Amino acid sequence: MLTLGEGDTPLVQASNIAAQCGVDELWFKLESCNPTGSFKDRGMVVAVAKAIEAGATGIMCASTGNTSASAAAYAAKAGLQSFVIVPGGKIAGGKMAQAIAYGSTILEIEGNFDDALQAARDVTAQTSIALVNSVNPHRIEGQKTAAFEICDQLGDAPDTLAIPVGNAGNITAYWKGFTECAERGLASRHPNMAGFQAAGAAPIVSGAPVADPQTIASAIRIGNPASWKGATAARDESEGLIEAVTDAEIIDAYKLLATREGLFVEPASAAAVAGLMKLHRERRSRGGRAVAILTGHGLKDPDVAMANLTPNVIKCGVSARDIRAALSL
Ligand code: AN7
Repeated sequence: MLTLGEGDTPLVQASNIAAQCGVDELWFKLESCNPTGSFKDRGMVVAVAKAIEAGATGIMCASTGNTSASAAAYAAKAGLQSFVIVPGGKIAGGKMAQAIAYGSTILEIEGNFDDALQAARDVTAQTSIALVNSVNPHRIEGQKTAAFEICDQLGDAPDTLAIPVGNAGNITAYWKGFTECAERGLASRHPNMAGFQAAGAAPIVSGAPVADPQTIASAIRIGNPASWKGATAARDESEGLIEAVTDAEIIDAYKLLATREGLFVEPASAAAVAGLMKLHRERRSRGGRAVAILTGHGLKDPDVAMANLTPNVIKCGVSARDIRAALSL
């Protein structure tokens, strides 16, 4: 038995931005409320438990940051060594701090996530170290529980499920979860799966791997997703879509979520909301009830926040008189 208290995350209804997203009802699944601040914990707890069962001597993953934070935390809890392979200089500061804090061994490579994943696959194939990327099916089994919770929380599946897509494990897992809910009578229907990639890292949209993916949303800076087929199956079977949003659209949604909904998420998570807003602008929204998966916390990436937000800071004296004068109160 292994747990850090993952899952059972809140589903919170939008107060202010549903209309801008072109839907009648908008709900946010707050996956940042997981123990390491992202959705990765749901699958990681299962993958690490199964690695222990299998007698692994340690765990390894490639990561854009959140998988490594999660792997490092569960390895620490379980008393296992963890090794994380990350693209040098491309990991958000908060995520790097987590891997360091949990005591992981960090391998910084000169290359991108896709190179790191290939290296992790090779090393784990040759050793008794378990690979805990989402190519490990236990990760998908854990992650699909979020779909169960949404059906439970809403009483049925939503009309649309908006989700960011990077390595494509999460959209694959949600689709599996929603399919199982429908099969077992826990939902009367499937949602349309609406996946969103960053425009500079949108291989599934363009239909070909991207050799040098680029985006401000470093979590989804992935050019050759491992679960590509799972993502296109989710899209096609649900009559959904996978489209691209630009970095500017991502930052607009990032600001809107924080200032209008009180939800500070990381840029990758804002891509789901940016996607809904884009569909609405282009008059392609399906309306109804949508759930956006807010995959990770805004505190993970303070550098992006400070570089893109305009602080409303007033330097002033310390007395009540100074403060009232500064605020004209
Ligand atoms: C906040 O941590 O790939 O499509 O190595 O951190 O399942 O990959 C992170 C991905 C969305 C995309 N939102 O999910 C990693 C990593 C956030 C993320 C995604 C990620 P997938």
